[in-house]
Amino acid sequence: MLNFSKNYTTYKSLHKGPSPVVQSTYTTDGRGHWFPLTCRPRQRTVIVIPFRDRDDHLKIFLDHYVPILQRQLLDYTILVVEQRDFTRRFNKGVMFNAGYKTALSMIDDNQAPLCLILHDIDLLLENDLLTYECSQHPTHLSVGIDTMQYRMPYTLLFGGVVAIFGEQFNISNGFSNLFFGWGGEDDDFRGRLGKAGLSPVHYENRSIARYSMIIHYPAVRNEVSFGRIQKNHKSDRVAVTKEIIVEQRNCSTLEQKFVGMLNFSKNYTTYKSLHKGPSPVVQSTYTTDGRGRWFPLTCRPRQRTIIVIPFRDRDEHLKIFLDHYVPILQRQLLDYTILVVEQDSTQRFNRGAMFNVGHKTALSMTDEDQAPLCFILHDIDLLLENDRLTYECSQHPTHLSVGVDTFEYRLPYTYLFGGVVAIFGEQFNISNGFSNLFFGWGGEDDDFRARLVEAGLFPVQHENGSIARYSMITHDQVEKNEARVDLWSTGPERFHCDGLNSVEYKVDSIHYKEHYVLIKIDMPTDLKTSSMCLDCFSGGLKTKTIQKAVNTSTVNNTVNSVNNTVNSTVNNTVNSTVNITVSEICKMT
Ligand code: UD2
Ligand code: MN
Repeated sequence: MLNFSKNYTTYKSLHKGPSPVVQSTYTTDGRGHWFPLTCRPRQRTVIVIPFRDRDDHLKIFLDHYVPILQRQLLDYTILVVEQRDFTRRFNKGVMFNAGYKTALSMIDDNQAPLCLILHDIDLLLENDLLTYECSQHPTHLSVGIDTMQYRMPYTLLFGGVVAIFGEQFNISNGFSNLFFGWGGEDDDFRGRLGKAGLSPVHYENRSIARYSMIIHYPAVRNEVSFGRIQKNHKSDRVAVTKEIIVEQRNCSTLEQKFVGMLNFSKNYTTYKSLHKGPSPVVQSTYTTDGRGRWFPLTCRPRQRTIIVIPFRDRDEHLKIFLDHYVPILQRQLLDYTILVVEQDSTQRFNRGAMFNVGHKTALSMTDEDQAPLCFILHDIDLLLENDRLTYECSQHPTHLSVGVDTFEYRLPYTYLFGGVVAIFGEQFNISNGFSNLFFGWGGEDDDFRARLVEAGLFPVQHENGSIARYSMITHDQVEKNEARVDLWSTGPERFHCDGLNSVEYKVDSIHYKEHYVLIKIDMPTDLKTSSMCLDCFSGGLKTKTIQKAVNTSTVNNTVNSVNNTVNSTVNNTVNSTVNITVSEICKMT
């Protein structure tokens, strides 16, 4: 909560001193573009202010917002668009359209997506926890305004301050140019967003979405605005740069452009598309939030898909994976994030623990979104053969990799549940996730399936055998887990104490790559004192089983060195993904 008064005489700081820099670690490019030097913002914020004859307001605005924007560690530009022509009434919509076009022309090919904040000059934010960044849906920020007793005069109000990605502004064809004088252009704009399938929302945290309005005389009203809103939103298109018309709000199978059977080879040298060209965007109607989340702009996905990949020493597989799946996921019109969870090398590989970490990380990255989280638990080496298998969850946890080429597309045993599984976040939570005690190859998948049964979640196999087919990239097997049979026999005793609720790990770093998020994990060095084991010891479980599990966790060095040589031969492949580590990514403190 900020302590300030709306009286502009108290806002002189920026106009007195010579230096407008609030933070010493900020810089400008001399063209109004400000950015922090110590970290890399995820979006490029351009605040567009339609302007005429409000000089005092502008001073107050700058004094008020510059320190806020810099505390929020944003990459920002304040773009004041002045209608110089006094012969006509003020046209806010045209100023926004001009602002968007200008912003585009000023921007180089930056990977950070353009986030527009469409801003009345007289609204002063009361709480700097409201960051000027965009999220999935165009968002109305000025939900509470002091002069309106912090209540919205009508439900669909969309005027004041709005955050919207540049691409979304483009798709909606911006504002109408026909609203001269006060009123109506905001409602018309909201109507366009709805029509374009962009689902405008109000900022949901009402305790921080609050503003004070500087007192001013009302502008001359637009007498025709009411009639205008009723008319066809498509009649005037001047700002259009690209015409995308969406009929449905929700992404539907009609819009998904399946190829069906895919034609590809498992040889990774043929998978270079994403790592060659400069543009990683496969569909022009897709965008990223700069944090590894990708979503379509033309419709609203019903679920939020998080693909979790346990990972270690499989760099070339990862490249193949991305090349293979990014186009598929975008054709399937999913709202998706690829989360690669990498285990450090102190112990044998623990696939289950990595899934638990992935689940926790995904939850921490998710805002209160309406769409349910759908987890795709994914081996890195399995390539989908038919893109009609959509990466969405259904009622029961579902085993997707029913047919794998190396198994002649037949299940080696009925209850196999390894490979690729789709499960809602809530179901994963209910089952207490995976066991953390399976080190090395094998067993964790069967144990997981048993937990689902125990939790009453009815695991099923994907029933369409003709599309649930995968090719597995050829690889060596890691060391077998000798304790797996003993662990199975203790399954039901362990479920409550060994899993999501007992996983112990340290996040070494998070890298926001362009197409995926890489999270590097350190496992506890002394397993015996870790909650992963202790919780079950104190639960009265057979000490011998746990002891055996701990004993199997040790890495056999020869295996590791073999993997290292394999890696060094492919390391020089060109990789165009952006590499931003978490210490570089801007985080508000
Ligand atoms: C089978 C299962 C797999 C898992 C495993 C037993 C199928 C199709 N697959 O896979 O789901 O249950 O048996 O643990 O049923 N990984 C690394 N680095 C390593 C080791 C593993 O990244 O050093 C990851 C990677 O995502 C890999 C996955 O763990 O795809 C499974 O390991 P795998 O592919 O070596 O085992 P595989 O094919 O026998
Ligand atoms: Mn495999």
